[in-house]
Amino acid sequence: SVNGLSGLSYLPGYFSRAAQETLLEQIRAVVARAPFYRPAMPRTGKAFTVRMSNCGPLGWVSDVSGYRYQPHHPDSGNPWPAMPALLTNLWKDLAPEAPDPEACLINYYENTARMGLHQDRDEQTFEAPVISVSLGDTATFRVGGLSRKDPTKSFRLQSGDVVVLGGEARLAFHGIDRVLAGTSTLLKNGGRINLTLRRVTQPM
Ligand code: MD3
Ligand code: FE
Repeated sequence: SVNGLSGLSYLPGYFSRAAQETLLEQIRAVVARAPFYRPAMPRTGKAFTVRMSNCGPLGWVSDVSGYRYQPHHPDSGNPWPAMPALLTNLWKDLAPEAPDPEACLINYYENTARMGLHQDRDEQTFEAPVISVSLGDTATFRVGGLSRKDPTKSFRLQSGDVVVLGGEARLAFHGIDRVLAGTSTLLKNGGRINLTLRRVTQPM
């Protein structure tokens, strides 16, 4: 457990290099149809340093009016591309009891990008886990507790690593402190991609 929270499982090296390359090809095909955009913070409109896209029936977006899930790309208005089978298979493997995933948020970090400490609470249900896949350069990420003031622990997420955030860990504060340039050869131009698979709506 991390900070006494159950439900965080860290699966280093879940994807082989060959599987990472296959997954990356599938993500490239998604991003060709749903290009990375730069989200903005609610109220202030300040730009994120992370660029984002999505696949699956719903995608997470942020702009000056708030955070939400929606079925279309914020710039083009096109529906998000389907989720690649490798990702739906990953969900079935690691969350066999959970209803099908509805959103895969694709975060792209250039080497100076960061993600501040936050909770993932824009979903209508927290019963299903969030499943994270890291590709490319290693990142230092931080996980705390259910209060922003709780102590945090740092971990390194490497290319091919998977993290399952279920149970109490589902609502833990977390963030990405930095990306360590030159730590992976997977992405030609460096940087890091993180995929997070989520259930958004309450199943019937
Ligand atoms: C979820 N992404 O997209 S994923 C996000 O690496 C996000 O891009 C980060 O936070 C990234 O919302 C982290 C891994 C992660 C770690 C701890 C969590 C996801 C978590 C704790 C609770 C819920
Ligand atoms: Fe998050």
